[in-house]
Amino acid sequence: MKELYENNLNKKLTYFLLATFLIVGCIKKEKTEIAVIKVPGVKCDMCEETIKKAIFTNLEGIKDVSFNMEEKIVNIEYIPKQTNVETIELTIAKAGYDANDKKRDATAFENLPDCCKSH
Ligand SMILES: [Cu+2]
Repeated sequence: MKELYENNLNKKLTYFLLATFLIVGCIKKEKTEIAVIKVPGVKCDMCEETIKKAIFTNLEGIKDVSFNMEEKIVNIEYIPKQTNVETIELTIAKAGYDANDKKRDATAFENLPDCCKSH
């Protein structure tokens, strides 16, 4: 009788764990895409900070933002259901930086720290 009970418990535990893994797996597998955006205006860490802040505060569905300062490129991992490349480009432009073919906002650029607009 005790054995049967333990068996049952094990079964339950197994199902529980399986279900947990399935759920976690589904959440993790949320489809994302990577936008590769040219940002020729970036010069320093402040630029990186400014752009990151603009993206994370204005957009939903952003998973990761990583800069390649040498190539002047930013890779942005996003959830396509929640945002898109054009919206991301426009957000960067609004923050004062050219983004692919989108021209930077002149006023935002003027308001950048001096080190970020020395060109
Ligand atoms: Cu800068």
